[in-house]
Amino acid sequence: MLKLIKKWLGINVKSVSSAIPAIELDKVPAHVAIIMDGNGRWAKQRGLPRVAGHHSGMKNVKKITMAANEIGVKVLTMYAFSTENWKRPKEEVEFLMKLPQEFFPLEIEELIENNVRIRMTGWKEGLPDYTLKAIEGAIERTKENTGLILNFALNYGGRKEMIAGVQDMILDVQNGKLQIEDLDEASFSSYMLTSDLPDPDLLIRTSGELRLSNFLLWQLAYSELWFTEAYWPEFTESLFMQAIAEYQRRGRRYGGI
Ligand code: V0D
Repeated sequence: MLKLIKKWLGINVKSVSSAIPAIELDKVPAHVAIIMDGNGRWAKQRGLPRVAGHHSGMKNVKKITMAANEIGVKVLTMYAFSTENWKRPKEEVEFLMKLPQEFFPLEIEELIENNVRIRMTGWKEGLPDYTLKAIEGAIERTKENTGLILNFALNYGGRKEMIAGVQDMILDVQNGKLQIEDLDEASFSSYMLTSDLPDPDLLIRTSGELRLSNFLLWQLAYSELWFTEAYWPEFTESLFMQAIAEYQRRGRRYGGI
C-alpha cells in the first residue's frame, strides 16, 4: 500500500503521511475525461517517428486506468481518435487504427483481473473491420465486469454528436414519441452517445493546449478543467493524483460559499 501511495504521489516515504490527506477517497470524481495530447511532440523531442509516440501513449492508458480504478473513479473517458483525426497522414491513421488490436493482447488480462469494463463512445461507421473487431471483442469480454468503465472516445466529435442527437430528436417528434414542450436539458442528454453515463466531473488535458477540441461539448458544461504541460506518454499516476487533489480543493471552496 505504501509503495502504491509513493508511486501515486511521486514522493518519499517520509513525506507520505502529510501528503495522504491530499486525496479524500469519499470525494473522488465519478467521471474523469482525458484528452491524451502530445504523443507526436513527445516522439519528435526524442528524434522518434510520431507513431512511436502513439505507441508509448497507448501503454500509458492502462497505467492511468489502474490508478483511477484504485481510488474509485467509476468512468474514465479517453479521447483516442476524433472525427477530425481522419485528416492526418494516411500512414499515421493506419497505425492508430491498429492500436486497439495491439492493446488487447497486451492489456486485457490485467484489465479483466481488475474488473474493468470497456466501452466506446463514437461512430463505428468508417472504422476498419480489424479495428472494430478488436474493440467489440474487448467490450464483449469485459461486459460482465462491474468496476471502472474504460470508455474510449473513438471516431468521436462533439458537434457531430449534437447534430445527430437533434436529428434523432426530430424523428421522435415526427413519430409522436417526443413532445416539443418536453425537450429540456435532461431529455436532450438522453440523445447524446453518453446517455447512460454521468457527465464528467473533471477534464484533464495534457501537453499544454488549453482547448476542448470538440470533445464532449454538451457533457463538459459544468466540469472542472485541469491542464498540464506534460505530454501524454509522460503523464504519471502522480500527476493524475495532483489533478484529483486540485479538483477536490476547488469543490471544497465552492461548497463553503
Ligand atoms: C493514440 C494516446 C488505446 C492517444 C493513446 C484507434 C492516441 C494511444 C486505444 C484503444 C490510441 C481504443 C479502443 C479500444 C482499445 C484500445 C487506442 C486509438 C488510439 C485510435 F477498444 N490507445 N489508443 N485507440 N492511442
